[in-house]
Amino acid sequence: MPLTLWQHCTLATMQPHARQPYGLVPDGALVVQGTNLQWVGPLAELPEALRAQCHTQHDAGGALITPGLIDCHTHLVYGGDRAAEFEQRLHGAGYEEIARQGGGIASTVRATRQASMQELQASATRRLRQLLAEGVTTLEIKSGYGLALEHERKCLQVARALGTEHAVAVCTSFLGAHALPPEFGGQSDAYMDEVLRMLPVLHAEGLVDAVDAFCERIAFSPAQTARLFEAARALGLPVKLHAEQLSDSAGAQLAAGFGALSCDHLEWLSDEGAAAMAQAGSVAVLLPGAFYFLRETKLPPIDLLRHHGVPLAVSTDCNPGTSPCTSLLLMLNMACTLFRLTPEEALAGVTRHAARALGLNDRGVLAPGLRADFVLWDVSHPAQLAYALGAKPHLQTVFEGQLR
Ligand code: DI6
Ligand code: FE
Repeated sequence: MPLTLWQHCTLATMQPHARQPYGLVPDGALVVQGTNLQWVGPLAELPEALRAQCHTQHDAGGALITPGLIDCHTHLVYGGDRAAEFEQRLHGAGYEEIARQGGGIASTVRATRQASMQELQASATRRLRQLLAEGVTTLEIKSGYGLALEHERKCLQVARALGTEHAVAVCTSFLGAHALPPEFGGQSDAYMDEVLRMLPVLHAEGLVDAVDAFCERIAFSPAQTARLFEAARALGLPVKLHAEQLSDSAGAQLAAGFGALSCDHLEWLSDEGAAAMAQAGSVAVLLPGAFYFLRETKLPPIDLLRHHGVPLAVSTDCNPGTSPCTSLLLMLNMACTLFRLTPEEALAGVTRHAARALGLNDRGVLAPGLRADFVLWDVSHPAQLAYALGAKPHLQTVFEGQLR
């Protein structure tokens, strides 16, 4: 198989335990074979025999090269938008008042149910293109605005179609337990029965890579979440959880008990929760966009997570209600300014640790044998990716070895 050389670049390999911060390699080189990296290191150390086999050579023009970015928590597929609700709130209406008038999440469920697959795909494609323009090569997409079998199916099918029609890898999560649909009139146990009926059907159709839930006093209880996770375990599916976003429900401990890939949000996480996550190897997915958009004041306990050695990921949480965001670079900045992550932690959060939050060990760092998903940036140091607001440093993306 032909080899391709990329040279005249600085590498931020993001390899763990590297001697340099960011795994930085000045004057580096990458050798790509097919869809994977064959060699990564300083150009001066590239074996001559290998260089001779490189039929194609790219001059990166002094660019910084990082692993392809990974957005590990999105609700990309939904109908309508909530700009009118945003406006209402700025005219003084409360969130609950809007919800009582049938707005809020219920309005997105209505719009999603009314939308055809084609319409959903068209609107999600617009958002996807914005993520891709900033170097995203893998993203997770949740269902959760259909809340009935045919509509959850429709959303997951759109997510799968996005992954086949664009040069990006898509992981799906079934989030049927996102909210209680109006037709269940407060009967959340009965709706959870319905979610448990949907899961094996959608799984059998190849639409589900992981199972997620919103465990919160306004959504599903830990006991209801546990029923769902038992069902996921029986199907051999990994779980993840929207946990401790608005209150401490001990969701993190529950999810960790099921070996969760990640617990997400975590503003109200307790010491016990962080310890349980560390024990289980669950990743903490931080969502600064939702924190910002809801004007939250309770910060996720970053020092506690660091103390327990829990890996930190960062994501957009792209959704119409609490984080209408399609910029992972902006999330890098907010993770630093709002949550006080270092730029290096933030970049690891959208590469190495985001891969782990999706259970993927073949990407997220630049290393031989891993996927050749990487991004060329017009910056001289990786801290600039988190530092600048509204800059457009993206030059090119390579996905599975090919320029996108
Ligand atoms: N947490 C959130 O912030 C979003 N979902 C969730 O579980 C809110 C979704 C919405 O308001 O549309
Ligand atoms: Fe979310």
